[in-house]
Amino acid sequence: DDIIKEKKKEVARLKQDSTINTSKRQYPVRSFFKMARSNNKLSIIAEFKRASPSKGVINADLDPKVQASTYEKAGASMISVLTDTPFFKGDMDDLIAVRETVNIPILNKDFIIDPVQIDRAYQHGADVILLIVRALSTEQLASLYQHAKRLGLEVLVEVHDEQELQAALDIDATLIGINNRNLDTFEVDLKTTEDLAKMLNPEDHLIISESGMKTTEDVLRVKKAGAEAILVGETMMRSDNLTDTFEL
Ligand code: IGP
Repeated sequence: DDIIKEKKKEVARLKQDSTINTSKRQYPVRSFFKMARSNNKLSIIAEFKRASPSKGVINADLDPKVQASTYEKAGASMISVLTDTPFFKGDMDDLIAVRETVNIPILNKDFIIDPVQIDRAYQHGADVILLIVRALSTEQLASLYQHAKRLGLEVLVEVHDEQELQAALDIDATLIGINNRNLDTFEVDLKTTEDLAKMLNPEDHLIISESGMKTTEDVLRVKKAGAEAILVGETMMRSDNLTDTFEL
């Protein structure tokens, strides 16, 4: 993958970066899991996403502080911040800006392949990190998961098919992200959530349906399938009235 190639270069740079130090975190770690379980509604994870490989530029010049506070006021339970630069035009400064602005948990969205990226996320105030099963070997997935847990972070484990879901279950993941978008073809199908949610026991797992939701109908469909939370990027980045984006 092109993305993994870029990430390997980034990791090599980060490993030389002596400013990365987990003892420098200034913020408490917030639990998305507790937050989502304590409200009896569908939780919304709103994403700050300037651009993407499938959509090109979405809204590149939005101010992360302004957007984050809008998300928080609109009732989001967590904010996802894309920190990848080559493909998504984000960076760690976006996450830092969001952390300075809101009190809800923050998910660091990136392609994590090395513990140094988790240390950086932790240092700058992220509460949850993303691990994409498809991008990792079994051993990497298990060791990165443990690394994040040791720091006290929660881990959103992203899957797209049955085999990947099994890998997430094998490491005892609690937060399961079902990505409706196929990362190879960029095709979106909400049926992915319907198919995979069936295999999970909602008492043991918190299901987060990710990607491709545009309408209230879409949201109600994944909710019915068993999603307790949704992760929405593009629709939120383009919406000019976030409170009314979805009528739930
Ligand atoms: C958001 P959308 O279609 O609402 O903009 O999707 C989010 O799910 C998507 O950005 C995403 C993603 C990822 C991005 C899901 N998994 C992994 C980067 C890496």
